[in-house]
Amino acid sequence: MSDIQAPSLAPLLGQLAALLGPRGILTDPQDVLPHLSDWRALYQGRSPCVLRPASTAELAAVVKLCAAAGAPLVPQGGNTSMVGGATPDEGGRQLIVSLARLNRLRDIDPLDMTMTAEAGVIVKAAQEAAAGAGCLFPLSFGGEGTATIGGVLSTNAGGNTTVRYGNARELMLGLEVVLPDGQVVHGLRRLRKDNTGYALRHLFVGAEGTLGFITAAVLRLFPRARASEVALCAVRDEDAALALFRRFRDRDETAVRAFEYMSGTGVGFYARFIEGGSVPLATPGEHVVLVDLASSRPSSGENSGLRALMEAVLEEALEAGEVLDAAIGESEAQRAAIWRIREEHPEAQKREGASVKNDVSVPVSKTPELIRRASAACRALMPGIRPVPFGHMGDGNIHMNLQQPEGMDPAAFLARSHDIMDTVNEVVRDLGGSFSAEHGIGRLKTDMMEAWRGGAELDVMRRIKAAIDPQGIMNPGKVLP
Ligand code: 2HG
Ligand code: ZN
Repeated sequence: MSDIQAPSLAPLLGQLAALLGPRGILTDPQDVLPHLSDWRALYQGRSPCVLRPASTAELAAVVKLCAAAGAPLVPQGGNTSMVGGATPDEGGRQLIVSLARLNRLRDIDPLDMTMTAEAGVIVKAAQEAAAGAGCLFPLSFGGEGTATIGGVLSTNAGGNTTVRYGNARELMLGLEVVLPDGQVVHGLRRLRKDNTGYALRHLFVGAEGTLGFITAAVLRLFPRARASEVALCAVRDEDAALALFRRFRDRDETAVRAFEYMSGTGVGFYARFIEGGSVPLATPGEHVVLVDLASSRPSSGENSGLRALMEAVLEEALEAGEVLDAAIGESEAQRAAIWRIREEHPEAQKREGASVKNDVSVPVSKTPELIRRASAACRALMPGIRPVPFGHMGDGNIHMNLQQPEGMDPAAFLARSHDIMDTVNEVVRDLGGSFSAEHGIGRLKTDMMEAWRGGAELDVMRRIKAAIDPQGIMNPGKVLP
């Protein structure tokens, strides 16, 4: 590790240590290590330190010092990126900046229905704080116990409730940002209407830390759910899954909180690998759907009519032959157990061996075709490959994941990752979709940007990057090729 602390970095590290104090900088390789790789273990970077500023002012001072020295910075929240977005490169000269100590909830207002949270607040803590104030912060996904507000905004995270509440971007009203020259944008306005020139706040959402550091945000809150119903359904095929979504939406669009598709293969992995993982369907079959309905109307008797809605739609769909079998959760515990089947999909897939992820989207109407065509194309590419499509069908966002053939060497399978991704993406492109729906670009997908966003779009992105970060010190090697 001796070459990591290249001589030219030593004076800067000394200045940073003096500025931040002992709690504000980690340099012991053992302490730095967990920050060097990503959740999927795709990358193993190097860095001399993790900087841990405790306030926006401290971070601004850090950025000024680093900008003067031309030192590249890698923002890190909960480090749950699926595309290596928060991992330093192997050069050993990129400094990691953890936002973990900026973890105050500055304000929560149940009348304005807003919460002002710093970047390091864990998503689950934000949900709990909102609930404590009688409100709902709706962003929800598997990594919510680790991911942070800064991270979900920087990546414009989606998750399980996008169909009802939108992506992280739609939940954001205002931002505080430290720019790459150390200036601070004080934009923590909690306004529903604010047409005052370019909506700068939206530039930083989804920029994956390439334009500056989001340090705090004003987030939208919603009325809390007072009633909910969750069902797990075995459906005839992909078209039947989509038809079921339509039935619910046509009856009461506001009731659908999540509509998730799973393959029988993925549900099988869950039952096999996840401790206590039982599936409340006699024969889950090839295609499974999770429907989550919620209402902020108080329950009266049964509940706010949600149970009646759930039963009526499922009955119709059973009669139409779309739904083959269904189980409705009868208690909070049963509802959570159904959700667990969906939530544990990434973990179950990991345990089964190597897999290639394709976080893609198409128009909602095309999701059945996407699943069928991409599965067939991958099977033609590699006999024995196991498609494990799952995810947010109601948003047109399917995780079109592929599991290695049984018995194949995982490394040999992963060596074909690009062929597999290209095969899926060819179908996605044909259906008018996107090669990255919610996980972003990070480091993994920069080489796809030219083909998908080349021309005017990439040109404008590059000019924005050059204007805001002319030295290119913010999260280099991410997003832009
Ligand atoms: C989810 O929906 C995440 O659980 C992860 O977006 C998807 O593991 C994946 O491919
Ligand atoms: Zn997802």
